[in-house]
Amino acid sequence: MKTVVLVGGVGGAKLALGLAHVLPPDDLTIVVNTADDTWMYGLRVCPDLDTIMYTLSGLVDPQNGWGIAGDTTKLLEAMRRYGEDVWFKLGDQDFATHILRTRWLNAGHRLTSITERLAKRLSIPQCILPMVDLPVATIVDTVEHGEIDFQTYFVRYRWQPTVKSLRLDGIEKASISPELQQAVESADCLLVAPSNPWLSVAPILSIPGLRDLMLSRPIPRVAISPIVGGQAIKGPAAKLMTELGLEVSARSVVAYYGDIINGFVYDQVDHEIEVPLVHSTRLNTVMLTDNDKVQLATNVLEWMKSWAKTPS
Ligand code: FO1
Repeated sequence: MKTVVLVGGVGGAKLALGLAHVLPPDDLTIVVNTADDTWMYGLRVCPDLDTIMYTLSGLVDPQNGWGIAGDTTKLLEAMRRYGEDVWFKLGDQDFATHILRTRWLNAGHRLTSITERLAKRLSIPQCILPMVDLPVATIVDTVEHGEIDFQTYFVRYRWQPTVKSLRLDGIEKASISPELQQAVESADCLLVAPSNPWLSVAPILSIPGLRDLMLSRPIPRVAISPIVGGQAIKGPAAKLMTELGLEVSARSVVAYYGDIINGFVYDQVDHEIEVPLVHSTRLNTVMLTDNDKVQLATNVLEWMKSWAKTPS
């Protein structure tokens, strides 16, 4: 089953790993949010792309879910000695990724081909696609600090500022890459990982033309809820929903995705929800172990196959 999955960082990487275990490599395309990307210490850092790459290559730090296991921070310590304010933690091995990416960007290569090259060199057989080639940046308008960039909100201020609104700088110039177009056109199903709908998935769905392209495909288009029992598995989703005036529930997530999805997976701890016009199922969506990741991927794929002929 040719599967395209839209992901953000850590939560998305868990599902991507589960899918990578059960699907042939050629059947999995992972489309990654790049609106968290930033310039840090003169280098282009793409946190969600790197989280996916490090997870699929087995390099990832299992504690954080991002960065490289056992990495040191000698370079940052040297920066600190020069008086730099090093609030964004980059490991010494992680720097290699950002140095090569920046060098290749400066040489005029597209982020899509750079990502392909990096993934190949880490022996990742699946296709990892940045959502776009051009820079798009999530800008968070906060009560306390006004407009700040995503990593300042997320890492520097530990997502504590109160969010008034979000906007995507550069989105109007963004376009669907030929690789993304081809992946969506040839997919047998489209999955939305249990990543933050507003911070991680919205940027992908905001690429001009992508919603229409997805809607044109008469195949299962399924989202997995990141809200379990009225709480976010990880990160600011629940806090953000409250600040945006939404009920913190799986139901709000379905409502947010609207007609982009025709199938919805929510957690077994939640009460049965009525989802008009949408196929829905309750599964264990909390991925604590590798077995949970494989089990969720297997169950979602099996469930989609059961109604793929009548996707509505
Ligand atoms: N998250 C943190 O909470 N603190 C950090 O210092 C930090 C550094 C970092 C460096 C590279 C990278 O790929 C990810 C990093 N992250 C860090 C995680 C990242 O900010 C978030 O996971 C995503 O942007 C949200 O999806």
